[in-house]
Amino acid sequence: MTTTNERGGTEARPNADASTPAPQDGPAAASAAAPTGAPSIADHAAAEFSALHGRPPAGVWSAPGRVNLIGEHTDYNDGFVLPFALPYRIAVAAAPRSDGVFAVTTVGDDGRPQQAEPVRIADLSPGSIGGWAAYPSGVAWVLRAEGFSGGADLVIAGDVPAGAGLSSSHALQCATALALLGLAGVDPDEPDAPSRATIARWVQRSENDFVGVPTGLLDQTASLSCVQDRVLFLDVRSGEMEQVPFDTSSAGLAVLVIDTKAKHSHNDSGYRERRAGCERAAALLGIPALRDVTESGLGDALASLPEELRPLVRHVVTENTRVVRTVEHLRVGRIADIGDLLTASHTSMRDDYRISCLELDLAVDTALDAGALGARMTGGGFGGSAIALVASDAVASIGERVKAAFAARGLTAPGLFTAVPSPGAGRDS
Ligand code: GAF
Repeated sequence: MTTTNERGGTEARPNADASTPAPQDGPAAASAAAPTGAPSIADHAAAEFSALHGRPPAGVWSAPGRVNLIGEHTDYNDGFVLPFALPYRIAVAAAPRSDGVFAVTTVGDDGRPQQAEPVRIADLSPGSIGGWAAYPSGVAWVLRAEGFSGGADLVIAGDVPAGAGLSSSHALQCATALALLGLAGVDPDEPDAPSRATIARWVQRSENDFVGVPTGLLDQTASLSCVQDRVLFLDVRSGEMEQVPFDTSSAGLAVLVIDTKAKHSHNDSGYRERRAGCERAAALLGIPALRDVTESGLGDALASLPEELRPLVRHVVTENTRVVRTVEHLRVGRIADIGDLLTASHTSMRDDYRISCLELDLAVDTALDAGALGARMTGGGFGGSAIALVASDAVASIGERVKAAFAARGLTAPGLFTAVPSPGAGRDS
């Protein structure tokens, strides 16, 4: 079974049930001790590989899902984003094949391996593969064009909640990219190798052109370039990155992630429509991207646009400003002061960009009522997850209030966990 995600793509982990991940001091603590993240996921992938192929893999690579602290739907408008890597990862155990065939198997949460039809890398073309296998196959396709065309056996395992708007499919793509490059002897951290930023662009191309989903650069860059204890301030236009300290626990705070379990799987046109609207607005304004509308020029820009495009533009321009203000606070360690910016971001997405839903609004409103300093949906929208900035000693009570609010409305119980910035993608063994 495959599910359609909030961007209209298909989820990468077909058997995953997006069950509530381990709470705050489980995987987060584990990843703090390991340079490339949760070793158990990598070990799991390696063990499954050996069981399936009767030989050990040549290596295991893994990549994390992400939370975007703020800066939503700004990436494809050449703007600013501020993600951090989650302590949940997708691992790819891999070995080369000499026959040019790409054979990929995923292990679902039920422990059952599901093998995609093996395919010759030379035969890959957009539209040739559907469902979850399109994601790793698209990466193989784009790497072939970049001169890396060796065949491979891949076995995938992971614990990023699927369908939760936490970027499980990008984690899979990034881990696949590092695995295939690793088999070709390429380490992105070596001088003269393709950089992580370059690999993120390749992964984006695979998603846009092979899978057929017009996403921006946020998620791939987060998975590949985030580092532990930092949020990543990315200027998508220039590619400039700043790793900004984000030590919530020293500030007595925590980021509570609320997976609403709302997948809104039939809303497959929302993301495309928003993106197309932004591009139309930029064309009408005669600028390369909405990034070029300044706060002071916003009034004039809005006045010159058709009414239906104005809220989109207002969201993008004000959201870019909110990202910059958030970074200014974080640079001087004022984490508590970003709460209002997070909440304003949600309001903008609910009322202007119109990508929220009942469950996301309920999660945000309940968390705020229960004492959160700020809260917002994170990711593409139309379901998925919200985040709340909360006092460490209020995590449990706020979580309980959110669960009670969902139960009172007869909604599926949300998944709750706290997350700290965790390591980006890398080689595990
Ligand atoms: C999804 C997309 F994949 C990202 O590129 C980004 O646009 C995000 O939605 C919204 O900020 O995660």
